[in-house]
Amino acid sequence: MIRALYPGSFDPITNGHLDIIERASRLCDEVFVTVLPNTSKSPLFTLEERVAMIEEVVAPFHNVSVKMHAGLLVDFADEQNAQVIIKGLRAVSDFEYEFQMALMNRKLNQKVETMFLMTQSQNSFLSSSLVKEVAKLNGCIKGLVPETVEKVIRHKFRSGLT
Ligand code: COD
Repeated sequence: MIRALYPGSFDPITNGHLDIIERASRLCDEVFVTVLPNTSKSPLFTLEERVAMIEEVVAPFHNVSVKMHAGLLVDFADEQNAQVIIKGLRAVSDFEYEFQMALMNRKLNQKVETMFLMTQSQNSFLSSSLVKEVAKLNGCIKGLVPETVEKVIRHKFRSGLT
């Protein structure tokens, strides 16, 4: 039985993240999408808002659920009896950061393996930060995020809650 964590800040979830979740759900028995604060980023959405958006879009996957954690990822993996951390890779720039995190996580906890899934080419330019920038400047984000997420982003910027 393979239980995997797919961690991220997901501010907000994009179609790139969703593709990784779908593919991980085919490889693993259980996938816990784990929403964590990234201390080097200032989020647009609260952790609770991010969890709610993800819960809605992963509802069709029977073996995927959403969790929230505020401490070390590897401690959460132990707590949840997860053996694998799934990460997505877009480009060489992702690789350096992800490689560093994978080695640190290995140093902190030898029981957990990090597995990387390559993005699909149509998602290789996609990031939560660019989606927010385009939406803030009133550009089109159709096809970049799930429709329900698009509505939440539009509402956030229209209502001036940023
Ligand atoms: N296609 C494929 N994969 C993608 C795409 C895309 N278009 N966009 C993003 N991804 C991947 C990312 O590479 C990443 O693997 C994952 O999806 C999540 O991305 P983000 O941007 O939402 O999340 P990050 O990078 O901000 O998340 C960082 C963490 C929150 C995972 C990290 O800071 C962490 O583990 N924090 C917990 C505290 C901890 O344990 N710190 C020590 C770390 S060594």
